[in-house]
Amino acid sequence: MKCFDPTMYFITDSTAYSEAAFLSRVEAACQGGITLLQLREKTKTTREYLALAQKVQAITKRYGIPLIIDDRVDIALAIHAEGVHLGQSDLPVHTARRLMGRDAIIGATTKTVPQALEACEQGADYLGVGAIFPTTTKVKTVLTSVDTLKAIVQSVSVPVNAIGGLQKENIHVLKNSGIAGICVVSAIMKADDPCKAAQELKEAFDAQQKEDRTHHCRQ
Ligand code: TZP
Ligand code: MG
Repeated sequence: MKCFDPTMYFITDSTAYSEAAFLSRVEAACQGGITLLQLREKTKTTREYLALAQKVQAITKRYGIPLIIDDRVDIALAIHAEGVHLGQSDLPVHTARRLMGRDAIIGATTKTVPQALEACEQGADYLGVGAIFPTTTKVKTVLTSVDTLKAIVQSVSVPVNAIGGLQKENIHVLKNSGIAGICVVSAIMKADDPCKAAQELKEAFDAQQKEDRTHHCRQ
C-alpha cells in the first residue's frame, strides 16, 4: 500500500553548496523530522543528477523518508526512488503513472482548479500549490492566492501542499486552508541549522493543524 506523510516536505537546492556540505544539510533536515524529501536539480547533467540521487537516497533510506525526484521519471526509475514530482511542462501524470506503476508516489504542481482536477484524474497522489509568497529559490512561477489554494483543496481528494516563501513566521496565513502539508526549500536549505529549522517548521505546522482540527470540532 502507498502511504506517505506530506506534512513537512523538504525540497533541496544544491546550487550554493559543495556536495559534502549539501549532503550534510540533507542529513540534518532528515534528523529534524522532515517527512518527504524531493531532490530538485535543474542544471546537472543526467549522470550528475543520477549520481547525486544515489547519494541522497543512501541518506533518506537510513531515515525511512520517501525520496521524490523532481522532473525526471527516468532517474526515479533508475534508482527505485519512491516517487516523482511533475510540473505543467513535464511528462503528464498519466504517462508517469504508466511508466512507474501504481505504487509510485506521483505529485504534480498545479495553480488552478482545472489543473488540479486534471492531475488527479490522471492519478496524482498529491498536489503542490504556489507560490504563496515570493520566493528566493530559482523557479519560474507566479503567485497563487490562498483563496485559490483553498478552492483547489476543496475540489480534490488528494493531499494538497502549499509552497513558496513559506517560513515558520508566515505559515499562519494557511490556517484553516485544509492543506495537508508545507513544502519548503530555503527555510531549511539556507538555515544556519537545518536540523533545528526542520524541527521548528514541523512543530509550527503540526500545532497549526491541531488548532485547525480543534476549531473544526467546535463548529
Ligand atoms: N515552486 C513554486 S515556489 C517554489 C517552487 C519549486 C520554490 C519554493 O522555494 P522557497 O525557498 O521555499 O520559497
Ligand atoms: Mg518540473
